Order: sequence, then structure tokens, then C-alpha cells
Amino acid sequence: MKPADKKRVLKEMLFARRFEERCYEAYVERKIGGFLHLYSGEEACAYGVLEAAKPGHDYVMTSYRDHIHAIKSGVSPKAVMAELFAKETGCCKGLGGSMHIFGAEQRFMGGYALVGGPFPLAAGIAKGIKLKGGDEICICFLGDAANNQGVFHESLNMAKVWDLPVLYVCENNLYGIGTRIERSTAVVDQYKRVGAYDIPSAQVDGQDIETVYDAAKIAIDHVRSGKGPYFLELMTYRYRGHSMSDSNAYRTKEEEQLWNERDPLNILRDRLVGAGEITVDEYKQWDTEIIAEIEDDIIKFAEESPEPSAELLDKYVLAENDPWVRGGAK
Ligand SMILES: Cc1ncc(C[n+]2csc(CCOP(=O)(O)OP(=O)(O)O)c2C)c(N)n1
Ligand SMILES: [Mg+2]
Repeated sequence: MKPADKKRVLKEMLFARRFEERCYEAYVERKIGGFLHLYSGEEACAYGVLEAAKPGHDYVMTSYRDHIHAIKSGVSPKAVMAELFAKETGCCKGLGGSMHIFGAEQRFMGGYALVGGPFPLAAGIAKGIKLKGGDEICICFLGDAANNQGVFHESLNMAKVWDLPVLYVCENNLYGIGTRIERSTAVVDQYKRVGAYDIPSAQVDGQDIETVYDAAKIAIDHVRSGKGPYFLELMTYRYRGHSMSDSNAYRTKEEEQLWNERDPLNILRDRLVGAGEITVDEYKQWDTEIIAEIEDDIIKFAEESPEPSAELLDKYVLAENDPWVRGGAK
């Protein structure tokens, strides 16, 4: 990554952190309802991989922990926040909510509530790319526990049989809700599991964005050059509970402390400060500006936007009523 890109992406990750923290507050204020899964602590995964990809050209999908992947894919933060506030200006007109962020124009093909649901969908998109002969790839981010779903095996098997242009990214945060990986999973190193399907793979530190970026470059080059699927495992940690309804009582303070010391933002910030690329004051200034932007621009927009009108209730139930579907997928 070039120094200028490192600076930009650090600022983007800081934005993501503040965006998610503000979501937490808005939930406590009851401005956001339903489920809310936050990504704080895992930012280097989405930013590192998507920095190495071509968002808007490549297709991206993930689980319910989806706000930041959508934003890095190009969905406007205002449209994401308005969606969380269930407002008509949201990216799904306020009808989807946190787990169902979508951006057709940006080729962000969704957050999904069903654990493992995106495995076969991503293979399907990749099959479509291959049939059409484009150089796009499909990038599917999912958690570690998702790999215990049957569709993991079915999808990876066919992805290899058909040598599909799909990159599976496993964000291994060591937990599926409150269950630690050793208690649910026979082979804890996830990258080893895809050897059963002859899919190349790697496991790297998901807290250091430069490591993630370098590993993602290799993975993406492999997939884009027509060599078939790749599986990238990123070792990471979420700071908050699984969702807002999780009291997060199953992890030790010592474990949390260890991961806090490997904060993805601090790792990159300290490196850039050490290299003289930024100063601590400059970083603090960014922080102040980002917090203000989120409040004055994004939250204000979401608060002031109208609720979905009653006419919208059945408009998007059938695909044939959706203008985007009628117009044909882009
Ligand atoms: C098919 C299905 N089974 C169970 C659930 C309940 N559930 C929601 S999240 C989750 C754990 C998923 O953990 P992981 O894949 O590691 O992702 P993380 O939340 O850690 O990012 C479970 C079991 C679900 N949503 N869908
Ligand atoms: Mg997990």
C-alpha cells in the first residue's frame, strides 16, 4: 500500500469506528430497533480486503455484521444510517434494517441474517460472472461459525468443481455468539478445512491492515486470473457483544485486553506516526471532524428523513414491482 493510501484508509477506518459507536448510542436511545451487530475491532478485515479489490466492479456480500462492508463498497453512510433508523431514505427504503443492507448499484449484494446463507449465493454470482465472461470476482465475507453449516461444504465443493471466481473471506473472531470456536469446531484453523476441496488458502493476522491487504492481493490475483476460488482466513476480534442483546459475559477481561492492545486503528496509526506520515495531532483533528460529520450530517439526515409511506409496504414484496429488477441487473 502506498503511504497516501495508508493515510486515507486509516481515516476511513476511524470513520467506521465512530460510525459504529454512534450506532450503538442510537440503539440505546431507541432510534435504531431490531437487531444490531457491530463490527468494531474487525475493521482491518473489510478495509484491507476491499482496498485490494475493485469495489463497484467486484461483487461483495457478507453476514448481518454488514454496515462497514457496505460503506467500503460505496453505499453512502447516510443511506446506511437512514436504513438503520428505518427511514425511507435508507438504502432499502427503511424496510430492511441492519441485517439487510443492500446496494445494487454498488454491487454490494447484501447482508444476510441466515448464518452461511451467502456461501451458495456467492458461488451463484461467480457462476454468472464466469458465464458472462467478465473479469469481476465475488467476495464473500463470513464468520468462523458459519463454516459449520452444511452449505459451506456444498458451496466450496461446487466452487472448486467449476473453478468459480469467488473469494471466501473468513473473519475468524473466535466466537459464534457466546460459543468459543474450540467448543463447536473440530478443526479450529479454518483455512485447513478447505484443503478437502483442493482450494488454496491462507491464514493471516486480521488486525494489521497491511498484512490483510498483501494477503488479499495474492488471493484476488489468483481468483481474477481464472484459477478458481480462494479462501482467506483473517484472525480478528469483535469488541462488543455479538449483538446489542448480548451482555458479552463469556469472555475474560484478560482476553479482551490482549486484543485491545492489537487494535487495528492503533497499529496503523502508530506505524504512520513512526514513519512521520502523520502526527498525533493530525489524527486527533480527523477524529474531531469525523465525529462532527457523523452528528451534523449523517445522524441529522437519518433523524429528519421521513418514515416509509404505507404505499411502500407491498411495493417491494414482488421482484416484478421493483424498478431495479425490471430494469435488469447491471
Ligand atoms: C441458519 C442460522 N442458524 C443460526 C442462527 C443464529 N445465529 C446468528 S449469528 C450466529 C453465530 C455466527 O457466528 P460467526 O459465523 O462466527 O459470525 P460472527 O457473528 O462471529 O461475525 C448464530 C448461530 C442464524 N442466524 N442462522
Ligand atoms: Mg465468529
